[in-house]
Amino acid sequence: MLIIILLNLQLVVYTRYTATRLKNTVPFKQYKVNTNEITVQRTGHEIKLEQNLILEIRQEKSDQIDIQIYDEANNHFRIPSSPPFDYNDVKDPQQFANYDYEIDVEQNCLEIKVQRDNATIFTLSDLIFSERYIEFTHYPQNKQMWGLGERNQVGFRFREGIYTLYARDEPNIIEDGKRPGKHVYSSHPVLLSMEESGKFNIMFYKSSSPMDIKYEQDQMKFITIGGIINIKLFLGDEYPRSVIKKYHQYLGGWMLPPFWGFGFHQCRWGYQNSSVLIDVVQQYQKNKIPIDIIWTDLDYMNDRQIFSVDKYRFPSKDYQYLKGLGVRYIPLLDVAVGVKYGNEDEGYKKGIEYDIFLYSPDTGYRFEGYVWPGDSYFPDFFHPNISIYWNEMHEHLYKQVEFDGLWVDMNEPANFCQGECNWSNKVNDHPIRKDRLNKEIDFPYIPGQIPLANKTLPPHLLHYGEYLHKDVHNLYGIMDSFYTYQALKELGKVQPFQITRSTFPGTGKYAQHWTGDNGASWDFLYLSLGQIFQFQIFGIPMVGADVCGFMGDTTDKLCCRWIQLAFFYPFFRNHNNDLSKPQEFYKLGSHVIQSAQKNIHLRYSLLKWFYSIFIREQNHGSIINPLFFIFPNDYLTYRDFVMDTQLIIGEELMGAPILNEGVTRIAYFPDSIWYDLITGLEFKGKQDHTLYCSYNEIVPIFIRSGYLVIQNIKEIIKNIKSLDNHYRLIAAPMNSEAKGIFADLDNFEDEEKAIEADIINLKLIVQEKSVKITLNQSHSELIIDEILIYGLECSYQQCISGYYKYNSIFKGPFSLGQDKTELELK
Ligand SMILES: *[C@@H]1O[C@H](CO)[C@@H](O)[C@H](O)[C@H]1NC(C)=O
Ligand SMILES: *[C@@H]1O[C@H](CO)[C@@H](O)[C@H](O)[C@H]1NC(C)=O
Ligand SMILES: *[C@@H]1O[C@H](CO)[C@@H](O)[C@H](O)[C@H]1NC(C)=O
Ligand SMILES: *[C@@H]1O[C@H](CO)[C@@H](O)[C@H](O)[C@H]1NC(C)=O
Ligand SMILES: *[C@@H]1O[C@H](CO)[C@@H](O)[C@H](O)[C@H]1NC(C)=O
Ligand SMILES: CC(=O)N[C@H]1CO[C@H](CO)[C@@H](O)[C@@H]1O
Repeated sequence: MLIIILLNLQLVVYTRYTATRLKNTVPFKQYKVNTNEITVQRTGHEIKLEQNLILEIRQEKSDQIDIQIYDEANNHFRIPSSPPFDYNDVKDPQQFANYDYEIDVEQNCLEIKVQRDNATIFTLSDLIFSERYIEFTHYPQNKQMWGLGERNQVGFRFREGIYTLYARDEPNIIEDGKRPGKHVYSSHPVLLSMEESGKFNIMFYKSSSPMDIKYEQDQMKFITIGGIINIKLFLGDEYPRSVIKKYHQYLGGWMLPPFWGFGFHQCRWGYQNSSVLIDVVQQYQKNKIPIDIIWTDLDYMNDRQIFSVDKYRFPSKDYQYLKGLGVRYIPLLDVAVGVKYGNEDEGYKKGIEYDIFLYSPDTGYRFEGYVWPGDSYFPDFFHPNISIYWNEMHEHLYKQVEFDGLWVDMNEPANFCQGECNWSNKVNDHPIRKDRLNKEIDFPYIPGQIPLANKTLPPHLLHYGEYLHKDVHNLYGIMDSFYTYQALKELGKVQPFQITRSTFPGTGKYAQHWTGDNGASWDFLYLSLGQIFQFQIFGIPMVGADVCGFMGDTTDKLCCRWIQLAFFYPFFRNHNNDLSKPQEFYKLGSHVIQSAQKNIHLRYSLLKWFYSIFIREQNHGSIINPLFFIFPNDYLTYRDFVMDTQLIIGEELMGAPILNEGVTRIAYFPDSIWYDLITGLEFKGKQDHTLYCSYNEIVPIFIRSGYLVIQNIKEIIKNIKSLDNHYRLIAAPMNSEAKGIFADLDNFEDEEKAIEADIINLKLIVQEKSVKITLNQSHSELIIDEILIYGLECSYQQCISGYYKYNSIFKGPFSLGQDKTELELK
């Protein structure tokens, strides 16, 4: 009954499972899967196998498959189907006329293969299935794969190595694919693959249990220590963005963040009172660097207790003053509630009253960890009272300070102890919960080779619903964001803005993300772009890394380059540690000040166009793209230095930031003609060019021919409120035409309107004796002061020569008003 395979001269013994068909229709197949083996050996442990399994294959759509393997008794953990996990699974699929794929089930020795274009694109073989250990192997077609994060890895591509998905608070750590695990805050068991045919697919392993992915010698082994196997496959075409869209549709899409969230954010740990906040904002304004949001870390709280404000150091009159300076405010909010003030603290008192804190599996008293406020209790986001508690506590905080958004942190959840710190029963308000006692679990295998309780809760702790912590650990962050989103809605926020640390598939519906506590190093600068790309796949397109670095002292050169890269981060925040030297841009010398002035000014001038790109995607799909997302057939875009360091916003603008200490770089220009967005200088496509960019300059940015963008033309931009309705249209026609878009919004800060906004299509056509601009629908206030056309010689009556001689400028103002959708320039 054993199959013995020789592999690298090592004997590997696989269990043999056989499948017996129960149902076999085209959209739904079901098998009984059995083995006669009793145990299997893994890492020195004897693993007791589940003998009776069920395999189900749902052909959900012509391009979407769901494969499940679960224990016949159906006792293993499954991700609930209630929000935020109300993904678009198809329970009873209908038959389609055609399917893009074939599914082959080898019954004799269970193996599942999904094929298309005559090649196997997904394999599930070498199964081991037990209560605390599930393993299978997938054989990728090639090495073109991306995803499976969150990872702080240098390079976007998924590489050979061992990776762990178990949310963890670990600052300033770089993934090397080796043990012990270097896993960080989020878990996304999602892999984008390019098939031999050139088409792309996405595999989503819908599991929240601790997971290892071992990718070596062309095999990819998935190991979890709980749950079931549920694989979702999404099949796309030659454009990776279309399969990404399908995956996002499955998740339920992502939310459109508010316009102001795209402004510049300043934060730091160590802003000890509100006078400092005022000073920081004023310094930015004095130095002519646009700023929209000021943040506080732990400092604003009363003794680091969540839902409290120290009114002496942070009096409300100062918040009024900040508002008067034109900035918004975002405070930090962790999850754990300190116990030391007892009932004097509202968060503690209400938490006890609603009984929403987790209980220790070892003592039956409330579970006590240690976080910023000291000894702390942790909310159970599966508790039926959590919604009312969370809403009331947010209201309580809002009464103390009218924040504009929230920074939702430490929600892995982070704990400074390994499991329970003090097996304490010293606080006498705990009723003993005998039903919460639970034996320690012995695991045959530990993903990451770091104890599961390391810096978090113990794996055997029980949540409401009898969920073991290890199975729902990876869901803690998304549950936190989900309830925080509801609480912000209750407070009247139309587009709730929260930046969260721990994420899971679906988080993008409720929150945005920053990549956590990075280091002020060139490696972290470089790898951050790959992270922005990863989160485009994961469905949280609004993402950013801490600009200039969080841990350690930044340098002026690093910070200059980081500002240039952050020009392209959807979420742009300068933040650092209380122990590091200050890094507000104005404190770092003239180069940093100039880099910030120029790049942030340019970012603001393009912000409405950038926001329009988010609106165009209609809550699905990627925004910041690696070059191969847009030019997938061009193999030169797959070179690492191109894939990792260049990007395209939407389809129209390409960025090529310098991510090291040099002042030049080689950049690849895909097939098209490209123009420097600022000067109009032409770059021919399908070749590498050397670019020069000094530290204090605007990041290299280019417009693709065939497209146009719309830019605010204000000389001085203080914040987003100073963006008016006067624009420059920059066009790069190809075959005499350039197309572009703009949101149909008069006021981008009107949140009700923004979530319903329509897109205006603009077209610029170069005719024999004139240039024509048309809109497909009217816009009440689009005043175009200047039209700049790159690559078009100035031979019209109203034309003046541009920066380079082959550019035309038409000086307006031209009003494309309420009923005017056409403009002709001679
Ligand atoms: C698959 O194989 C069949 C039979 O050999 C062939 O007719 C067909 O063109 C192939 N399809 C693709 C997409 O390669
Ligand atoms: C605020 O904090 C700063 C820096 O710690 C300190 O210099 C200043 O005196 C404080 N201001 C007030 C009003 O407390
Ligand atoms: C919810 O809170 C109420 C009010 O304090 C309490 O009586 C009830 O026991 C709580 N529910 C649960 C399931 O703990
Ligand atoms: C977590 O694990 C690391 C590495 O094994 C260890 O150095 C650290 O002390 C552990 N942390 C806690 C809180 O146990
Ligand atoms: C204009 O084009 C956009 C984008 O294609 C579309 O959403 C919108 O409905 C169009 N407007 C009209 C009036 O057709
Ligand atoms: C009350 C008490 O003993 N608290 C301790 C719990 O554990 C943390 C971390 O080890 C200590 O710092 C606390 O003093």
